[in-house]
Amino acid sequence: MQSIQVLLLVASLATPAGAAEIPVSSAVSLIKAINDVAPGDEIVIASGAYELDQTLYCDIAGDAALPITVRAEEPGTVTLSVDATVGFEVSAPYWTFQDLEVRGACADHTSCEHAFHITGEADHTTVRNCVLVDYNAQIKGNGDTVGGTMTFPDDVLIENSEIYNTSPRETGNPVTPIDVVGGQRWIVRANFIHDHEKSRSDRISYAAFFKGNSRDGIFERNLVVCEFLHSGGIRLGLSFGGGGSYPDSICEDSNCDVEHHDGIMRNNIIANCPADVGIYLNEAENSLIYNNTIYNTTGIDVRFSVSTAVVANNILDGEIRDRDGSTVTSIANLEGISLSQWDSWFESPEDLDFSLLDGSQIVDAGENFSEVTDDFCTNDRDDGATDIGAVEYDGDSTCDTTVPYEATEGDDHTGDTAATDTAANDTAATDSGSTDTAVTDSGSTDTGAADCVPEDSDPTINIVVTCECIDDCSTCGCQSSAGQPSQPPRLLSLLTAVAGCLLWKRRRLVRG
Ligand SMILES: [Ca+2]
Ligand SMILES: [Ca+2]
Repeated sequence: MQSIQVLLLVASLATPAGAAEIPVSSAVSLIKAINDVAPGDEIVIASGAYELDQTLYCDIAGDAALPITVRAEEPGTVTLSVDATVGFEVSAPYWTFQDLEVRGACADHTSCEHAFHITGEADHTTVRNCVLVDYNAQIKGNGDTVGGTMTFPDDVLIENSEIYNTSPRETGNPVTPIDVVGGQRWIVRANFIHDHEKSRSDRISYAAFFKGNSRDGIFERNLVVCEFLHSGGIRLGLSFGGGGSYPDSICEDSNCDVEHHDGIMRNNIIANCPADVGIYLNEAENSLIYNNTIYNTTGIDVRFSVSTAVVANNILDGEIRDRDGSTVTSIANLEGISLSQWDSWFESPEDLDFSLLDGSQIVDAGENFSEVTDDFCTNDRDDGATDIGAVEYDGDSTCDTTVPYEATEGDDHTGDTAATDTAANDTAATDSGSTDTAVTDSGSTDTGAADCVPEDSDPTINIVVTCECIDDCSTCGCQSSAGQPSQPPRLLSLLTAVAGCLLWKRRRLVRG
């Protein structure tokens, strides 16, 4: 009797009052569980492969004390194949999604947009230990009108997830695995993002960006490999600003003059983006770009007069460029590193192995900053003098840079298979980015300008679907933002706009 009481006590401590663990083992029961969920509930999906042909609407609010969780019974054993534009439509706060593999399963690439569409009041959404495959923008964040007010999700955390596409996306829609417009304090941490080619229209894609007058975003400890399983297109790495935002109504405070404020990128490894830059700052105010290792890209671009950045302790083979009136403070970077230097300093950069061979230029050669306290592998930078790049070689531990850090910690991070197949990235790595030729700059110059569908056009949000170009193509702005000097000739721009509008209109009609 006494032991039963103890058990009951333990059970009541483990589960908040009113909260329940809801086991599901079919697509139908998963849909029902999400529709009927209560704050504090934990929906636990039994191991297996599930096929869904509809979006899951997560519109019931949790709170800080009673978050709502959707997770696999065992990490790495649940796959959701979704034949719908969006997998999870999250519009209410405090949802956590964990240990799930979500795969786009649409007949054509344009139809599978997002694994997670995080919008409106979806503050404190967390996506953790997930594998998100074959979408145009696996994670999409943006505003929605709630009670008459444009509302953006804040405090979103995306971590320890692998996000990639098995093949180039055959679409003219924007392709960027983490595509965030507006919102504050988003953290994208320790993810493995790779293979995000957009193969139609302008062919420009990013691994991830925050834009749309967003603030206080952090990218840290991510492994970004633009070309890992396949190569081609113009694939950029991480960005504040992306290709810009249009029209103003999609940005926070209905103003896209600044794309991102006060963002930090630190301790990321960005590799094999030979056609363009590893880091791109477009109208990004007060950015801190610290301790990134950027291999086989054309470097770092900071563009337009509103952009101000401190770029410090990075190692890269391209250059750090202040373009179009931007202000860059460059401190203790190693730039223009040649292939032979990479190879003499590190074990095997082309295999993403940045184990140190010769640290004479790297160890203790950086500047100390309060924003950088640890490294790619969470080793504290505690020897008093910061090293350059994403890894601190202070002898406290070894850091395997060939995989995202958490994946080596014994969790069941599914999808790790790709990371262990080093053969897959050999082709891309053999082309050293340091001397890349004609395509240098092309992507970042033309970004966002090529098709009529605005950068943020997203069939899942009404505000952009109602773009005037459906009725009046002359107003369908294709430029990423006003005042960019790289606008195409007016006639060409107009023709492109008309063609894009017709295509888009057709897609809309087809989609119904
Ligand atoms: Ca040191
Ligand atoms: Ca240490």
